Amino acid sequence: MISDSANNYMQDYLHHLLSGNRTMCSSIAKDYIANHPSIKGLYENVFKEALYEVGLLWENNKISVAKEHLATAITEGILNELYGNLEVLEKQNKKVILTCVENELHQVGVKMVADIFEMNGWDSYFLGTGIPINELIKYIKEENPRILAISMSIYFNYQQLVKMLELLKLEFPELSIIIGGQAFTHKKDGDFKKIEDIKYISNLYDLDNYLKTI
Ligand code: B12
Repeated sequence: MISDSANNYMQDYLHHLLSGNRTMCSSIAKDYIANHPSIKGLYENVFKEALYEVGLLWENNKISVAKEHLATAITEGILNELYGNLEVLEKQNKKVILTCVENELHQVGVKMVADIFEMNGWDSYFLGTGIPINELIKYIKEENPRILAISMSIYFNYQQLVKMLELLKLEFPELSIIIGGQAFTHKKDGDFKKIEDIKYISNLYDLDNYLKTI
């Protein structure tokens, strides 16, 4: 449940996103941090909620594809801007590689996930979208991460995910894999979340708690 205050920030942020005002969006984000010192709160309650609203407006033809692209680009830019100010706990000497299931183009959520790892002292290697599985396997061999994090927003990529996980488990039986993304909330089938041996984490608060336990 979003507080009234966070909701006001979200509405304000959304308003300026839709008018393409990056400077105002950036000030709102900094103001939020000054008043609620929580990057997770900013990401979950302001950025994510505003982009979900953008999605609904787009789906209902209330805004153009161009505005949706602009809103995403502004938010990604602000994530980059805030990165230098993330408060990082003691370095853990642990690596995570983050990527998306093949065919997936949504990368903002998993970029936030990378920041939560960084704040917990991990070294994160955010590959974004579009990495072919053979290249991913090569890179995992090079970096030897403790965790591989995979994002999926579109549920018709599910078979792709299963194939990808099978290959990865074959190559790296000991590698911990976590998955997340909206595909798992849209699909109503309960079994969808229960891919054997793979941990599903739905949001940044749960991820942060999980990272404090391992
Ligand atoms: C921006 C956007 C795009 C951009 C993405 C650009 C980019 N750089 O990422 C572009 C234009 C490419 C795009 C394309 C499409 N999109 Co789009 N898109 C969106 C939009 C508006 C915002 C996405 C976003 O950034 N959300 C905010 C982030 C922060 O939220 P999140 O991804 O859920 O992440 C959170 C959690 O899920 C979690 N999480 C995410 N990943 C992971 C991974 C791990 C390991 C963990 C632990 C947690 C975790 O952490 C985040 C914080 O809580 C959404 C609307 C929405 N509801 O999100 C639609 C939306 C996702 N898109 C949608 C659709 C339909 C499409 C297209 C099929 C449209 C089309 N006809 O071409 C294509 C598909 C392309 C593809 N193959 O992937 C639908 C999906 C509907 C569905 N049920 O599947 C949505 C919901 C819009 C809608 N309301 O209809 N899209």
